[in-house]
Amino acid sequence: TPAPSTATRAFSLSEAMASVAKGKRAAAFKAIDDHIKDGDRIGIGSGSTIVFAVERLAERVKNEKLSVRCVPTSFQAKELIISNGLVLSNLETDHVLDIAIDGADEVDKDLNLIKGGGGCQTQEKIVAFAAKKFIVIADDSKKSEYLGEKWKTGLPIEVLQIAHKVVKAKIESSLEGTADLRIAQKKAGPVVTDNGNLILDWKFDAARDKDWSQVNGLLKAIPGVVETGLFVGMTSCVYFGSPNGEILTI
Ligand code: ABF
Repeated sequence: TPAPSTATRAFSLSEAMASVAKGKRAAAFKAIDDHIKDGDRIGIGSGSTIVFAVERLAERVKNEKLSVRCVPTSFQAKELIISNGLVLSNLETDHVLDIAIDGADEVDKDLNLIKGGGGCQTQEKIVAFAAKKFIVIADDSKKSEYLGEKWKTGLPIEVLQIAHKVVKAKIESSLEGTADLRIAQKKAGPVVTDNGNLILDWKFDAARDKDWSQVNGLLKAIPGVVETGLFVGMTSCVYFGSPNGEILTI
C-alpha cells in the first residue's frame, strides 16, 4: 500500500489533536460543574486543559451570578483569569482555597502525578497545597499504571540558576538516569520559569515499585532544588475525558 500523502498525514494529526481536545474539554466542564459553588476561592492551574475549565467557570459565573475568586498558578493562568473577566486573587489575600483545579502530564493508579511539562510546577504545588481539595482534569492518554510508563521527557525539577550543575551532578550520581537542563525552543537558551529559575528534566528508569514520596524527599533535600513536579498524595480526584466525550472519575 502506498504511504499516506503529507496532506493525509496532516489531516489525521489534526483529527487526533481534536479528539484529545474533546477529552480535555469534557473532563474540564464536568469537574467545574460537579465542584464549583458560590463563594469558592479557586486555584487555577496551567496548561491547555485548564483553558476549558476557565471557559466553563466564566460561563457559570455569568449565568448563575456566582461570586468566586481565582488564584493563578502561573503567568498564563493569571492572563486566563483576567481575560475571562473573573476576579483575580492571590495567596496573600486567600491563603486557604476551597478548591484547586489543574491538569497533569501523567497520573498513576494511586493518583500520584508528574506535572511541570509547562514549567509551572512550583506555583501549582503551592496552590494545590493551599486548597482543601485538589481536582485534576486530563484527557485519558495521561492515565498510566506507574509514573514514567507514558511520560518520557523526564520529571521536571525547578532549580536555582546558581545550582543547576550541582543538582544535576548529585541526581546523576546518587539516583539514576540523566537530569538535563531544559532548553527553550529554537535553542535560544535555557527555559526560565515564572520565578526566574531553571528546570532540569530528570529521566529515570520507570518501574512499578518506586516509593515516590521517598524520591521526592531525596530530591528536595538537594540544596538548590526549589520544587519537583512530583505530586504525591495530594490529589482528591481525577477526571479523565475520552475522545468521545465520556468521563472516567477516580
Ligand atoms: C500543567 O499543564 C502542568 O503541570 C502540566 O505540565 C500541564 C498539563 O498540560 P495540558 O493540560 O496541556 O495537558 O497543569
